[in-house]
Amino acid sequence: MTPANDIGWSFAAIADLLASPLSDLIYRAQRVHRDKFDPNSVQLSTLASIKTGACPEDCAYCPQSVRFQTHVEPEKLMPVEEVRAAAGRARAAGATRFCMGAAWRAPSDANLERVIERLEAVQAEGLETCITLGMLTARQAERLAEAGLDYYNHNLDTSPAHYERIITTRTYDDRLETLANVAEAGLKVCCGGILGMGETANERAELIRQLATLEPQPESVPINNLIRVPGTPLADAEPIDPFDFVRVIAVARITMPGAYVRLSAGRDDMNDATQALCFLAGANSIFYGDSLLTTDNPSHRADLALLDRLGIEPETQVDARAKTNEVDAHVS
Ligand code: SAM
Ligand code: DTB
Ligand code: SF4
Repeated sequence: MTPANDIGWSFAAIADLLASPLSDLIYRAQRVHRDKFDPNSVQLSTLASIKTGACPEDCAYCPQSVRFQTHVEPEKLMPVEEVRAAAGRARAAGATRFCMGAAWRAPSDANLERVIERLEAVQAEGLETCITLGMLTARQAERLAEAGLDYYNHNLDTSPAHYERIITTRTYDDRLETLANVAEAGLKVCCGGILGMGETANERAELIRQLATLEPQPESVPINNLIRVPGTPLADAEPIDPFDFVRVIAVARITMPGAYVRLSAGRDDMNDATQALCFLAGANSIFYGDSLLTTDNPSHRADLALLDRLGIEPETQVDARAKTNEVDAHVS
């Protein structure tokens, strides 16, 4: 067994884990998973793009950057009633969380207030809430906490070394600062990354080390498989070996035992067996709904059928609340 050291997970320990035989890794991930979670339950989050495209940033993976010619047609902020209707449909289909994404570098204070109107509409539908709007100041994070937001999503995306090959318009430290502001405000942190962007195994290990040493550790960790969108600089990136993808899920589970590890973007190109391996490796959340922000996701019917074949139940709001109370009791 590879130990964590006294101050948390070292790079060497994580790199060793990542290179260990798949069977050993899945066995260890299963033990950690079963200690904290029901292994036959998966949380369902539905995404909505509330402001689409025309983003000034240059994230090489993203179809919403204004710098790349992609299929994305820019759209202004989605009207409150449309957001409410989408949240209602997500709840009726069985999702417990509704995540709103906006293609901004950072929201203005005026836009943040407009997003809060949409947040209130989702809350009124009785769903947990998550939003992702780009960088936030400390004051903006506090404003979202006052408004009752549950989670803020802001990804580290990759390791610091690889990051510089992917994004030039904001730094890794900018991301860490937003994450600190979010945690300081008392919001739950949703933070993960993207695999299949040409990173090395060591760079994957370093991404996991960065995530696992955030204080506190993120409550939600989305692991995305790059969707290679035509027109983006990464359209022809070499896909990651599916077993290597599963390995990263297992290492995320082992190093962040209390987190929901989400098998995120990229499932539409992933076969059922690989997805099943990801659940065995400790993934316990998915994006659920026929689309992500601007790209396709498996249909909700296909997902319910797959979960049913695996004997996995969608997590209910009641399960989620019980889990949160357990964690709060442990922390206080
Ligand atoms: N603009 C905000 C930001 O960047 O923080 C929020 C929206 S942004 C689209 C949210 C996340 O989606 C990114 O951090 C990235 O991890 C993920 N993402 C974007 N394009 C992707 C792609 N083609 N494949 C996989 N994940 C992607
Ligand atoms: C995350 O880690 N993945 C989601 C969510 N957080 C916002 C976004 C995936 C986007 C995939 C590409 C698209 O649909 O535009
Ligand atoms: Fe803009 Fe976010 Fe896409 Fe980067 S990932 S280009 S910040 S929408």
